Amino acid sequence: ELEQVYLNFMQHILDNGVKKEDRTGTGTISVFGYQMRYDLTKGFPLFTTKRVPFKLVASELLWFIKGDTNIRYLLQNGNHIWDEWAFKKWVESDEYSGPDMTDFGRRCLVDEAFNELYQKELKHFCDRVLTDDDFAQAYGDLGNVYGKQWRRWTDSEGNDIDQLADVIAQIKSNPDSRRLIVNAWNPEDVVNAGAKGSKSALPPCHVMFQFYVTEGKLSCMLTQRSVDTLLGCPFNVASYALLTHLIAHECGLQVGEFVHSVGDAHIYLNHLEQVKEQLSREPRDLPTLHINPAKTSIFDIELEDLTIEGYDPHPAIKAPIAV
Ligand code: DHF
Ligand code: TMP
Repeated sequence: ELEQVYLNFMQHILDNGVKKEDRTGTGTISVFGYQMRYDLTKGFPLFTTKRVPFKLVASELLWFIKGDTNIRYLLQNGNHIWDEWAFKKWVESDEYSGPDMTDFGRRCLVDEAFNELYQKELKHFCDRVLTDDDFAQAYGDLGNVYGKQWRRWTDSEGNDIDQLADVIAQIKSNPDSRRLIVNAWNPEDVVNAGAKGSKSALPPCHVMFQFYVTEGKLSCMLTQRSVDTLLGCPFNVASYALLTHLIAHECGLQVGEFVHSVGDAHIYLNHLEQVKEQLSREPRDLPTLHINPAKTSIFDIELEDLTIEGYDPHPAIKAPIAV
């Protein structure tokens, strides 16, 4: 059972995790270093013990693939998973003059009146990013995040390196290569990330990925420095499984394994009930992914070209996200 790999991972942190404070002030239990293997020939790992919104996973991945770093595209697709990090930049800017939003991520959980104000302000922010071009350019952009690093890494001479297109070309022409890597971790951008005036809103969590081809199958290994086991992990697994399928599709290969290697693997202290609820559920059959066969290049794929069949998950599980 593929999904059991993930459930065992959650159970492992529950059993072995040590209390650890974190940047967001939420607190976690955490282990260091863990590796999971998903055999993609056995099904598409969109987990069933809670509903994982495939459209949101897919639109986020297509956003990376386009090289886009502005949340406007996500909003146009009804995807709000990156709102808080753009909003944070806006409310910490000199131009912002609305109600005080300091520490909004934590205050909205404990203060209902504040939460109402925050939801209104956030909605207003999203509307502006969608409709006001100048505003979107200034505040919808998360800076040098995945889309930038994958497609437009700036070299020391100021030229762009398209790591994603390069790695796909290498998979086609030189599949035995041991250098099939895309790296998102740029030390220069990571300095002060998230702080005012910094080059990126959040340093990359999925730091690098590597491909491997044998017997006509494409495998992918992701190295992730930090993983929010309940909220982030199911997205990350589905996202990289989808990326592997897309690249295999373009290169005329079958899919092999997705190997997920994680550093600081944590469960936030305000997720413990939800994790136990999820672990009490019985996994169901995994769905299958369909890619429009008329589209071969990964760079032409649109949301409508991707469909999931046979997905019958348990209900979603709500949990607050640490900002
Ligand atoms: N910060 C933290 N603390 N954890 C994360 O997982 C995380 N992930 C980020 C950015 N910052 C983060 C980007 N990816 C959700 C999932 C993935 C994601 C961001 C957010 C999320 O909120 N998922 C919810 C609701 C999704 C929805 O329906 O809108 C979920 O239940 O899966
Ligand atoms: P950090 O930068 O302090 O590690 O905080 C980032 C948090 O976001 C951490 O809980 C990991 C989580 N995260 C994921 O799990 N997956 C993701 O794709 C992203 C962007 C973040």
